[in-house]
Amino acid sequence: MKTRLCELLGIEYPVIQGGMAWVATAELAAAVSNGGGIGLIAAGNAPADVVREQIRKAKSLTDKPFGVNVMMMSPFVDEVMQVIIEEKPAAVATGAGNPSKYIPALKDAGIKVMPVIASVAMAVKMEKSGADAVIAEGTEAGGHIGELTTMVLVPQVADAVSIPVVAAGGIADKRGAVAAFALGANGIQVGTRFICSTECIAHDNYKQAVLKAKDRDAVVTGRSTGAPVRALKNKLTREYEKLEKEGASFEEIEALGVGGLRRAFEEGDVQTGSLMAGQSAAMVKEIEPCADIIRSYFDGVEDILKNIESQMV
Ligand code: TUI
Repeated sequence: MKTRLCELLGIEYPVIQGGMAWVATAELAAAVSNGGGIGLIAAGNAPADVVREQIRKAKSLTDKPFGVNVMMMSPFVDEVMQVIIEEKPAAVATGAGNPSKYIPALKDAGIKVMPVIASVAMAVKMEKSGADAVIAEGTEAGGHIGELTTMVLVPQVADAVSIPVVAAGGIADKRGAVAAFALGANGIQVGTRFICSTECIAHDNYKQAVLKAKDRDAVVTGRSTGAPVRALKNKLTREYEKLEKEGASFEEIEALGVGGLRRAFEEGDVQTGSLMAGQSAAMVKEIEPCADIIRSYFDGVEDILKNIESQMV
């Protein structure tokens, strides 16, 4: 299945791997790119030299286009952007903020820019700032999230901009992919399902927690501080809920999360670690190679169309 997104990025399947801090390493990004999608190294809060090392590692693991996801709230965002301009990965996706001021320099370096947005206004702003595509992420997604669902955000963004639109949030299988294209998307972003890939180097406890998750297990904390984050329910999310109910200070609530991602990812601490994941965690059934995951979204889309036909009376 070739779309405008495939042409823009020089990829075989219109799938972008979500930028997941600590989880989306060079290993995962290269495996997704080798599987025909585009993998992204998540810069998260990492210092610029670590990002450079990761980009060089990905270059050694794949000849295919790959990218970097830059978290705009990172204290190192300026230095990380500079490293990216020097190392020239094929694409940059951004999250949790407005990347406008960096877009001209990235484009001058020949890098495609794809901001993640959670509103129509931000999508329009990004197109005006020169973005090559936008990733419209619904609240079903994991990590830092917006308010709107994928179902209502994607068609409105598709109507509002002319650049390719990538649908994100809750797309865990072929049915979700077909739905995204029906809504006007030119591609899909997949995050949670890639946590459960053979090549993802996250701790096995993290992967098992995703596999075990049920429909209502990916909960949102941090609404009261204005930075809502979706993660799998555990001791940490219950502590958050308690502090938020008690009206604890912003600093107290934020302090709880410090080091949470590292505890989950490296130590496999599924109780006090932050198990960021989307609602689609409940739909992830097994650990598979990235190439198989990618193919499962696109192989035999005709089945779905037949299924739709068969429901007509
Ligand atoms: O960025 C994400 N997801 C993330 S970032 C992250 S790291 C983190 N860790 C702890 C607390 C907070 C963050 C974990 N997950 N998704 C993409 C996304 N971007 N969702 C929403 C947005 C967004 C929000 C505001 C994009 C632009 C924006 O613009 C605001 C402005 O400046 O107008």
